[in-house]
Amino acid sequence: MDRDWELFLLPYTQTVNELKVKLKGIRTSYQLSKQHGPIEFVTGRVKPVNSILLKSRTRNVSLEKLETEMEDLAGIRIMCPFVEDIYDVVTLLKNRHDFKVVQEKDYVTNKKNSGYRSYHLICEYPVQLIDEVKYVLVEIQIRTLAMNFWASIEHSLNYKYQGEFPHEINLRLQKAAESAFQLDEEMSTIREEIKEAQSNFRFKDGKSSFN
Ligand code: 0O2
Repeated sequence: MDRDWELFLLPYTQTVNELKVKLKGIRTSYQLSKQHGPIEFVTGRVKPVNSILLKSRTRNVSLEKLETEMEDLAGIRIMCPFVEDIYDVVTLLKNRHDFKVVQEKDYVTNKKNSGYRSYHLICEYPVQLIDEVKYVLVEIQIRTLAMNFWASIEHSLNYKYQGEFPHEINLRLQKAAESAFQLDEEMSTIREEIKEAQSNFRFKDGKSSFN
């Protein structure tokens, strides 16, 4: 099938850009109101064409049905300081009026066999094009910094080993996933103290840190 990929992916690019602006806006609003914010940082990407083609082959998704069957052509990631913040972000996103959550997958409570943890929302986002509104699917992944650390490393190793991890590495990755989760649990127990320290650090003398 001869497809103009740049044109096909344009609504997805616009969706990712718009959502990044909106979600970063939430983060800034929390900072300015000097409240603990549940969002540490936000990233986004449009799935690269080679990954789309690979996934469509491995999942048996016909290229004609990409728009409805490949939910992560547009992808947003929200990193949270604490596990509790993930659920606050989920509630916040479900209450918004500018898009609709159509599916959710809680891999935080129900981790995947690989050890992967994250909360996924599949949303339907109305994107205004020249003369029409197009409803595109976007996958929003919400995770802690520790979950993100693990997932990033595992993802690059996965790329290297093409999904066929040696047994030893598989075991180590599962162990590392548990350690990351224990770290999250440990941090949650001292959440209140950390929240207080962070707000002093960020707003001391009205100066911002790296954020
Ligand atoms: P990429 O390169 O990140 O785009 P399903 O049919 O619902 O079971 P599906 O459609 O793969 O399966 O959805 P799922 O399982 O919710 O995963 C979607 C995305 O979550 C993946 O996209 C990854 O980004 C992330 N993810 C899921 N499982 C893992 C995992 O074990 N390790 C890591 N690092 N990430 C994971 P893609 O297209 O696989 O990859």
